[in-house]
Amino acid sequence: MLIALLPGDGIGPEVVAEARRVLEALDLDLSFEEALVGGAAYHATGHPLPPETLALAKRADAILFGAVGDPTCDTLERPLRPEQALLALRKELGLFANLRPATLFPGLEDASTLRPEIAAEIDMVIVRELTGDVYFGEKARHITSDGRREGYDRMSYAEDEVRRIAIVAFEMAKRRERILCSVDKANVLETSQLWRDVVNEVAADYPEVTLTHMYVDNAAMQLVRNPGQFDVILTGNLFGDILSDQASMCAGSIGMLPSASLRAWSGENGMYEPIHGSAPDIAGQGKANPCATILSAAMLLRHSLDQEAAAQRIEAAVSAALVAGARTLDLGGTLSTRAMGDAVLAALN
Ligand code: GGG
Repeated sequence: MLIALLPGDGIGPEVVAEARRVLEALDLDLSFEEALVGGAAYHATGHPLPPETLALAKRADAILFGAVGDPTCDTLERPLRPEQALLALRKELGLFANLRPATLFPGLEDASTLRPEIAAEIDMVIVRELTGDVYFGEKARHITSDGRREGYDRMSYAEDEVRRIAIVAFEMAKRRERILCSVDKANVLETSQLWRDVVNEVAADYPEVTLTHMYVDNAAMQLVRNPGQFDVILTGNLFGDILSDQASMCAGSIGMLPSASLRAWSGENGMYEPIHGSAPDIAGQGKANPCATILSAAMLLRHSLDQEAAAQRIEAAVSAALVAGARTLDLGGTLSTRAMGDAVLAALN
């Protein structure tokens, strides 16, 4: 099985290196090919998603992605900005379903921003739509006829886009606690009213799942007030991006949340990445927490390679390392990225 490694920018190469070490330790029949993406690719080739990187991503059985984002590219226009590589990969590969599990690992209650008894209840999956919404709508910046600078991003969803992500969320809920909360802003947005209508239609096929709807502002509040009420959250691209960062702090650190980007319920050609970005302020210093990327590698094994036992082995090793006290800086500890990888590897063996 071929795994494409796209480490990207900032801390991406450091955390992907640790996840690779963990995958290699499993004694599975895996091969790895690496390619440039993001700012690193822009500086080397003039484009953040060079054709050879896209070709590798399409050819591989699964992709392990690090992070993109490079302040030296901040003045560039689309499509040259590093982040555009990530959006283009998702679109090109049709990866519309983003699964973002947020779980409090044992012993991390002290790292959570929530009171320990509330933090302990965190065990949810955010199902984020990934190839629509304002991220992909018509966008522009221009000077209006009366001389003002104006920018816009068009938010739109078509019913088939909502239906297919809703099906993924209901399937996920069916396999978990059968509780699904769909998050929108239907009191203000037309897209959200369509979203709500379509989610209600899909719900008819899943009578065993309890569906509720929540406005995104209330969901943000409920995530810190009473996160235990959530099992599966279904939401759009923008709201999902924001809510999952928020959920990560409730679970101890953004360095703990993995993700899977899939074409559908099956994991064919899936892409796996930590939800965090490139963190240029700590890049190259060995300060990053590799757990989110290591846990993304576990999701890769589960969803794309049908290796459930190996996935659980990695998750158990991360958990055991944390229980034994292994902590990077973001979790209040002193371990370097490599030392945290070592701790997970030690727990694996
Ligand atoms: N590993 C995630 C990452 O690199 N994030 C940077 C970014 O551009 N994120 C936008 C998004 O996830 O939609």
